Amino acid sequence: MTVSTNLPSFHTPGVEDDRTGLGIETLKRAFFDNLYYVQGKLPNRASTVDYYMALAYTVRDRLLQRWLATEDILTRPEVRIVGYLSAEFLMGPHLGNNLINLDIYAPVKQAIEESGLNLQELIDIEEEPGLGNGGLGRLAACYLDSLASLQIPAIGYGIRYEFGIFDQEIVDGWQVEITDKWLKYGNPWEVARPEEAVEIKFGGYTQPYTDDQGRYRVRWVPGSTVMGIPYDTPITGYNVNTVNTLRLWKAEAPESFDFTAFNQGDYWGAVNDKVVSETISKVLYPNDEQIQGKQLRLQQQFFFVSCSLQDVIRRQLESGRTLDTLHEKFSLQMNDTHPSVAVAELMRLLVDEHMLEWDHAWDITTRTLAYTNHTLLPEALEKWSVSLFGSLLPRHLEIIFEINSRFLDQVRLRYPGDEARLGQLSLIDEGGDRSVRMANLACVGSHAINGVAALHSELLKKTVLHDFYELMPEKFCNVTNGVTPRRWLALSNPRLTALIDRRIGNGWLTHLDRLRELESAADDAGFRHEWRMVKRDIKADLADHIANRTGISVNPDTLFDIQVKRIHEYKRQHLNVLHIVTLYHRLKQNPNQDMAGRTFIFGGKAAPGYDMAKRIIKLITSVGDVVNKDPDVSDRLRVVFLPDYNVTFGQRVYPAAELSEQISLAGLEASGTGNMKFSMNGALTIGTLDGANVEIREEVGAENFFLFGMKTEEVTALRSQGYNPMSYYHSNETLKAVIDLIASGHFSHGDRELFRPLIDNLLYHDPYMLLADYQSYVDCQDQVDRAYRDSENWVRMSILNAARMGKFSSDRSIQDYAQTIWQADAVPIEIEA
Ligand code: GL2
Repeated sequence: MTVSTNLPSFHTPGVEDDRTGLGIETLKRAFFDNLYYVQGKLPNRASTVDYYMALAYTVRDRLLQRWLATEDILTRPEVRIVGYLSAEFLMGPHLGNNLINLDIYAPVKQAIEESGLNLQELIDIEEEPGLGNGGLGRLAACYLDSLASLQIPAIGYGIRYEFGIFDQEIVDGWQVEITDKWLKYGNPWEVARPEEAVEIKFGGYTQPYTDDQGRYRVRWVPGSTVMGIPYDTPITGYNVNTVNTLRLWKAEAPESFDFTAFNQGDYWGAVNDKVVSETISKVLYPNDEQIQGKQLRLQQQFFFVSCSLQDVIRRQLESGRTLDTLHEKFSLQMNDTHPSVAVAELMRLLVDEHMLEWDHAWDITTRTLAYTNHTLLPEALEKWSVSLFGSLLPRHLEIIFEINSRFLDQVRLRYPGDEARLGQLSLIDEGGDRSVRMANLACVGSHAINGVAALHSELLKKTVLHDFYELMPEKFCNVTNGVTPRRWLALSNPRLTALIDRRIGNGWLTHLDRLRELESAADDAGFRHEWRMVKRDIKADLADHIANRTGISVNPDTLFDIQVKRIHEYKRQHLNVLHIVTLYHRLKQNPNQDMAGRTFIFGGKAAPGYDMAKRIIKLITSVGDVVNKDPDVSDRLRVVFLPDYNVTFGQRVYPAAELSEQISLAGLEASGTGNMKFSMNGALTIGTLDGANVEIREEVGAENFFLFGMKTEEVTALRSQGYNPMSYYHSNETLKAVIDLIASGHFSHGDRELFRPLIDNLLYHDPYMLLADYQSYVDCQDQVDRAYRDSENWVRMSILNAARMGKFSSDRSIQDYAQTIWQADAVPIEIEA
């Protein structure tokens, strides 16, 4: 289906109009007009931020026609819409990405340069909207890019946090958190739509009543209300007319000023409601895969879910449909359990507010919703105490009990007398303080349940969701994650992109499988030389950046070995450190040791309350302080912790990597997506058989991947037979020496207490089995060293890695979702000039 927009002609500006034209002179005029009329500045008084803002408006003007056209087609009853519900969208900066997707990078660069400015400087000054913690939020952003690029009508629904993920500084080797004020200069990409605000209720009580037809009904009498104000951001597709919307909700008080209180002289009380209401969208919880169980978090979840579902229902009715066919127009994907209260809220809206019968409403709800699970970590499985849930959402708790009672009746029919199974499947955990299990609610209320990599989806069926799998196997499927090559190649790595273009032509950014055409180039010495030169240049740039940021000088001719991701024990950054200390120990023992020089680069944030993770950062910086200054080793070893890892930083670091560290304990990293960004940019991976590593290795070939460590089954077996880390310590001389060196205070100015919590944890518990995987890791790293010294073959492997990454384009992931879960089609949009 292709649709043309039939906006009245006075809505369609002429092409050479200052708001849409792409001629160099037009762009320059438009840019200075926006500086003057929107930003309110004269060029001689304008700061870089002012120029950035003027350029952002100039670009925004140029996508508005497509954005409005896309909005317009959503109202057609036959157009199916995907709603992506996510508590996090880690978008990264918009300007550069929009220039690429709109294919206007070159003319804009020329216009800006002819105006005496530097485009890259303007791109770099954008404060990135860090409205997510890590992989899960960034995945949502990649998926929005692919949905638009594949011309699938979609809306991302989330929260407009006033403060996103904190900025990280390193002070005396420790992480310090700084408030993220991403909105401080305003946000040129968003448009507020207060006219589409919705009301959200909390607390209070419920009241049964009988309606005019004599039916039993329940009414919710809330204790308080807040308003949800939508802020829309355009999501451009690559080289298409589709511009979808990211709709983020901001919480506001219904009355911003209480005159009764004010008139009674209560100045504080007069604004208090406003303050309390606005807290809901104030700040992103900075925990990744760890629940805090705070009431405010549940309020946030319900807030954005209720706003979004009300929005969906409004759109359904405005398109001329009734709610009976909601599932035909909308497919709503729940990104993890964070939005899973949607199951209860959609039921409430349909039954209590729109008066549908329960069974009918249930059918619509389950056909509309689908659930993606992103983790097997027990500490990330959301549960809410029944008492907290009931005080905040009394009607929803009743609805959940009703869903549960009907659900358990079915289970009883299927498994008579199996009380244990009933207890596992129940939406309520009856043990101790009773709680609502959000994953169970999501499973029961969805028609599809997917994991995010083949291994993860299999493990879900075997472990955390095993009972659900046995009961409803038809709901389960896998959709392996992917990342957008527009941001992670074209924007991040223009030099490699240009080299690939020269070899295989363009078009591959939307058909990433076409990178296979590079395979033959791996055998071409000339091409290998060019590939190596590109990598060398990018490494030199990163080296400059490192020197500016940290004062540490690194040699671009050493192997760049990089681990960037959230700091978490299961991701095992400290295993990487054990390897570094092993090399250090070796070089101290034998200064003539033959090895390629290595630069170890780390980046990542630790949850502010996660002591062990913060200590791992301190360990990395402390080892770096000693190693980098030790003349015996510092020509061959450098250790850098680059502060404030975020999307912008990722764009700089992935292209420069030669070795990608993906070293989680097998079975714990659901997928990983950094692993894909590295490989796409020609890094080789050292990794365990975990998450998407398994599939990456399948694609690039075992001979082009450095595998180490236990497999999932071995981990399980070792655990069940009784894991004793101490036995590895005692039986491995080097490992013992390495651990003793850290414990002795060698890296902490003689302080033996600083790293004791880390060391004791490894020796006495080691829940992530570093000691068991240590030797295998070190052996594999030695293999990496030998391979790197055969530099022609290394470059060959690097090219083959990039060439075989087609599967990991998020376009493929979205096509999988569209076909197997959403039944959503492309709707190409034609725009009449
Ligand atoms: C995560 C997983 O840990 C990660 O492996 C996966 O790639 C992403 C996206 O699917 O989801 N789960 C999770 O809670 N966070 C992740 O990054 N925060």
